[in-house]
Amino acid sequence: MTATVALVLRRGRLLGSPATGELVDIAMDGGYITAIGPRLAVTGAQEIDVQGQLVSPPFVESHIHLDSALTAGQPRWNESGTLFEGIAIWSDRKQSLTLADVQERAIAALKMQARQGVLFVRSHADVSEPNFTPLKALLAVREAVKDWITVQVVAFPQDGIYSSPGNAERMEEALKLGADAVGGIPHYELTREDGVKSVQYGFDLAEKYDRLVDIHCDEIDDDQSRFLEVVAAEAIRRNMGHRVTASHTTAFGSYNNAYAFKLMGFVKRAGINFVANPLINLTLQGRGDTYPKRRGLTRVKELWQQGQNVSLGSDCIQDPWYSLGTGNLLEVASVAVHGCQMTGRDQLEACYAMITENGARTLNLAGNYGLAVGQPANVITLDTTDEIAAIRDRATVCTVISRGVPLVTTVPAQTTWHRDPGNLS
Ligand code: 17E
Ligand code: FE2
Repeated sequence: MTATVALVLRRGRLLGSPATGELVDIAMDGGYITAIGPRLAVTGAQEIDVQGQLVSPPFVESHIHLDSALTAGQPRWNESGTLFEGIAIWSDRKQSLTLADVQERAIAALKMQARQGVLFVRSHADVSEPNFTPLKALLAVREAVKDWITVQVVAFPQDGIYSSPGNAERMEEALKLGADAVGGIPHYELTREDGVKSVQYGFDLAEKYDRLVDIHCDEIDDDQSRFLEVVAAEAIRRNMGHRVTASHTTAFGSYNNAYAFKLMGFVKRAGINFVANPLINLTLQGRGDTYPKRRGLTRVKELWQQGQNVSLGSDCIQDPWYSLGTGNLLEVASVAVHGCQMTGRDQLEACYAMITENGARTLNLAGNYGLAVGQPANVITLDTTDEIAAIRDRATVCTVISRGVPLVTTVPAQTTWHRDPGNLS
């Protein structure tokens, strides 16, 4: 008698297996993966034949701002394309936020991502707003969606912690309300000293409330913006590197090599995570340059080469900083390949890891991620053969299984030739 489980995915090509390798079945029951192997002798209450599609763990969105998602053009468009005009526009749009407004847009954005294979998301919530509307809304969303997508919320002080009175206390209040991580924006504090203090304060709060740290760090072309060293130093002293993320760090691309090489050693000692957001920073940065014009990205390839955990984020879906974006992480990986010149075969594969397993490390999902027996049954299938082809084709994510249950299915576009392609001339 063969065992019966809730769901069996039949004939998938396991990520990382050779093109000639055998297809595998994945059995899932009670929300967990119970078996993986060729022609499993189990019966599923539901069975899905994926006919040789690539089977992958889900994508991980390691950096997004769900509170501002889908507000592009409100109340006006960002014409300069700079970070600072984006902050000013958002500051105006913030005046009319309601809980329902934020929640509806956040859930719409999460659905855009989920149907494209994303099942884990870290979102920043702007806490530089008097009523905590973004934070309260995103905490409610985190709860409302938890059966199909995992959301982490970072308390993010968009306008700076020491730029106006009460903001520091608001950071602590945000953690009491339930934020998963402490944020920061040291390069936008009024002075260098305030920036340093803001990072140290963030770490103090993270220790006090046992939370993660994810700081918007040095998102500017200024080669004198040097807060990454402060983040690394605090992580080293407090021995909490794996719980710490430096997001953006675009100034790292502008530092002189003497300083950058020294800093590389410090971040290695610290063991911190990095998140690059290539779509956004390729467009926001370099706006003050003529030519040569900087790319405005952090040193993704070099960080990866020294074994640092680097993941990639969308940052924006149609908001004051970036009017495009659909939350497609294969597009993000593709743009990283170009912007960071990650074109070698192992580098291309690394870019796929940056939207999957590396993102899981950034989010500290330890033990709750990956295609292995005993792991939660979160699985996606793509109409492609391997991770490089997935990035090249921006492959369609066809099946998304969340917590052992099918969540959403997409049929790839179909093309029909009406004349013989050989005779089209
Ligand atoms: N806020 C910020 O400081 N930087 C960004 N890239 C976005 C919001 C999207
Ligand atoms: Fe960001």
